[in-house]
Amino acid sequence: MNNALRFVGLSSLCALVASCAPSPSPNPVDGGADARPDSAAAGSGTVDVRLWGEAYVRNAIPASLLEDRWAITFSRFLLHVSGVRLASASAEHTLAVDHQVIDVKAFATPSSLGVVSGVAPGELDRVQYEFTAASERSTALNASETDVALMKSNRYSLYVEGTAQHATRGTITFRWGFGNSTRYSACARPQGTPGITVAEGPATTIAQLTYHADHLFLDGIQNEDARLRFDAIAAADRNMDRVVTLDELAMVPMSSLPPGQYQVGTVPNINTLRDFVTALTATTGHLNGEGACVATAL
Ligand SMILES: [Ca+2]
Repeated sequence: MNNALRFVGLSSLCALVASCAPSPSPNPVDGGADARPDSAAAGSGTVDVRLWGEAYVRNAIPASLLEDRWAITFSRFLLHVSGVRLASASAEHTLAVDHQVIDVKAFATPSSLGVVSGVAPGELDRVQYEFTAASERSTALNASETDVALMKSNRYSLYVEGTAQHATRGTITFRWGFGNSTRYSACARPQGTPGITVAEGPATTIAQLTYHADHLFLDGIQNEDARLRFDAIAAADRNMDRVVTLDELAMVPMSSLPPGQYQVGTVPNINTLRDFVTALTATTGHLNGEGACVATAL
């Protein structure tokens, strides 16, 4: 959290001056016919930082994608986002607004968290952001007062509610709040190039923080061949009320799960299905769709 606070300080300063890039040289005719093209171009870029939960949050994760043919629909999807930082070796920009509670379910399309203007066109190869536990300073981006209160009072970084439906096994509800904080850094484009390339103004460059909600149901934390499943989660409903809680997931030891499923890889301290799903929440952050980031627990 100390590091997060340090970034907030930089964030506020950069926001106030609209740019952390070097200022163009003083020029009495700046913007006129004699303005040097390179000076005129510096700082003209704008980055729109967006968030998107893909169709998985907005609509559903279809049964065809799960090995055991459950379909999963979220009814609430609240995320607390902090520390959005776009930087290079010579420049650093952060969002003016921070510590926001976002109702991801309400986003019908990738939606803006804020705009950073006055950015020098070119490479910003250091893109990072955080999903952190909400705190007293947290505010709503688009979430309701009730949603913000839920996140703040419980110190949640993520709260999801939804149902899983199966053709023969019926419907299971889940309501899960997570308090773990994760930084996603060194984010790359889907092609693997680090960060973003800021276009010259008036064009706007998009940096999309993409939440892979389907990862919450993976049966592997690190392996690329992990599959989506829900059977083991449904079976965790110990009191048979058709609602699976995190406390019930905590009663499922990893050793009781089907062989070959739910592989922890090298992640330490995964003893129960609750530990496993919590670890999956730290695999969800990406850039511009499928671009990978380095996830670090805070
Ligand atoms: Ca239950």
